[in-house]
Amino acid sequence: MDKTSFGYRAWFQPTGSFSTFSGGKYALFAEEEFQRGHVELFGEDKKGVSFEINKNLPAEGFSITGDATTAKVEGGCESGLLYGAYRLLFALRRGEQTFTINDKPAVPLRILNHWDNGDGSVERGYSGDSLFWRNGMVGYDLPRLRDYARLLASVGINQISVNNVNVRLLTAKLLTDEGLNDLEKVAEVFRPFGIKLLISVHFDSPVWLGGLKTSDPADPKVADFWNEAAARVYKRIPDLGGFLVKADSEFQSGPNAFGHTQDVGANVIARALKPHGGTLHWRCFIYNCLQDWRDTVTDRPKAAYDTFFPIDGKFDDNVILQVKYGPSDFQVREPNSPLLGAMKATRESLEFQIAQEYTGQQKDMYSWAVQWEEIFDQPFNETRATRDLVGKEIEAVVAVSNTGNDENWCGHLMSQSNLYAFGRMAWNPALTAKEVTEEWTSLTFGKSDIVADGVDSAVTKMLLDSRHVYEKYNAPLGICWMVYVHHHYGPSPDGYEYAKWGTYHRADHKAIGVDRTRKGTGYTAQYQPYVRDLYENLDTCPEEMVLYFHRLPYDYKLSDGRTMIQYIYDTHFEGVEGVEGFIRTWESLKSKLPDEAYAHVRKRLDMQLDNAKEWRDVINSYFYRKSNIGDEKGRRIYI
Ligand code: GCV
Repeated sequence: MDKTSFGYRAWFQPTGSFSTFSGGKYALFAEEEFQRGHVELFGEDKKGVSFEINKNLPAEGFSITGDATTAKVEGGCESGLLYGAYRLLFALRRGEQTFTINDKPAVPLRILNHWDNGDGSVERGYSGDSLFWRNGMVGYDLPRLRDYARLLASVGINQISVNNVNVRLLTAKLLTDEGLNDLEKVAEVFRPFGIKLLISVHFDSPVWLGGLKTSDPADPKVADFWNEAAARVYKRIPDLGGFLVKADSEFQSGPNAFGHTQDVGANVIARALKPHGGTLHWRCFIYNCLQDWRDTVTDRPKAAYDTFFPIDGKFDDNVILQVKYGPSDFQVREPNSPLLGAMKATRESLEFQIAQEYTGQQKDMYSWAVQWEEIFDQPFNETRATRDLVGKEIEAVVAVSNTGNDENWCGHLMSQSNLYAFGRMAWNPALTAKEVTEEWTSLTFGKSDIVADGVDSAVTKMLLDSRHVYEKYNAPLGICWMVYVHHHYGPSPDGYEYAKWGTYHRADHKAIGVDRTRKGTGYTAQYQPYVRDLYENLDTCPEEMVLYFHRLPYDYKLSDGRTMIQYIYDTHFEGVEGVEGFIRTWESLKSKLPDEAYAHVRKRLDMQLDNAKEWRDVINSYFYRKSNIGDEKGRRIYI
């Protein structure tokens, strides 16, 4: 691999040899990190920068004072120093000359989940194979893994899980001495960068690894198993963050299989972690994945709240419930989960997905930052937006990683912006998509004010438009799930319609959508009253997700006077035009871009254009065939 290539360097990835972390001397480490980055970015001309711990600063916080020749970085702790070093590099790269920067994270835990399997594959991975696993065991390229740790630390990520939540036997073995021999080494790589590891564990580990006949959490032998497993792990990795569990979900076993509620299963593992200071991250992605499509009463979006809300307060204090942002599954448009902020006596985290499972699989350009800002903006009640809960009731922000061993880390060069944005917005949810995107483009391509070529602002605009362009050619108005079953790329409007996954839009010749108001499935009743009423009332329901909540006829009039069917046709034509616009912009930048970056993105844009056309034609034909209402503008629809 050519480690000096544009994509490999990411936003400021230093290259070259790595001087070993000298135990405990974090100021030195932070300084070395700074110098490395400085040499990479600006050459050998070293800056007179000093690094000092200042216990008066908040944990992980830092301050930077001085100017571009003699700056001082102070950190509230070792990680704070390191974050300050990276932030100073960012500021220098962006041409800033004097500094009075004070910053601290708003959210204590900023976590990446890797869905990496023991065989080296990555579930929903679109950037090559795992950075952690090969041929059934932990396996990595050490310099590269260090560069990865640096990449994550540079944007403030402080915990990572290294194996898929769908745990199979190979990765379940991380709880054994054999598995820990390897994992211990991974922890050593990430430790100097202030990043702790988490392990995804299988609920049936007592049977798989402990030779027990049951995993029933009420069985004392099962509790013993977890106690011993936790003690073994913490002996080898004393600063492990804890365990992550997907239970009773998509064919993974859990407490429900033994007749218990979720708290019973979670607490037995949490109690094993407790003496070691570990946290149990317990996922709330629970629903019936074997639903009969004829059943119109069960409504999958209700499942997480119905499962967890009644047991609020029953979880031990080292359990954090990990809630996906939406009640469906990382869709392009869905309302926020009503579970977020609802549980007053239970700790919670918010789960995003950086991997573009339903959002173009790193072939299509898609800015998650724009969607995350919209998610943070969604109301929790009449006075608070979701953003206001983050760092308070919601104490961790988690995301499924989009990284792999592809040379550019993220499959699509533009998808690096999502990894960068995740770190920055998890650190500070008040940052806008525009701010973090501008940061990434100027760090990656150079700041226009300095290089005066306009690449960063042109790319920022492309990225900021990309979420809405993608949404335009996708499933309309929050309807969700019109994708191919299983692999989730490309349009298949009825793909999930007669399947068991509980995801139905129920389109007929007159109307589409599920009535989720209290007159329908009752899903809206799970929200705070203000939000419930907002979504129930057609006059106040945000139009872009009106079909998530309501069943509407094709001739329903939207606020701009257009019928719904006409809106669908218009947006699907516009979506393709949007991608054509991206191609024109990118071509106009050709002479200003590194050849490799130009060619790479140009190729992806061609794939995206094919995809957008396919979506446009399939969706428009589907709705024309259902409704028998033509396009007012007479454009080509395939009948
Ligand atoms: C790890 C979706 C994905 C699955 C994933 C699951 C989850 O259903 O398609 O691949 O499994 O979410 O979040 O657990």
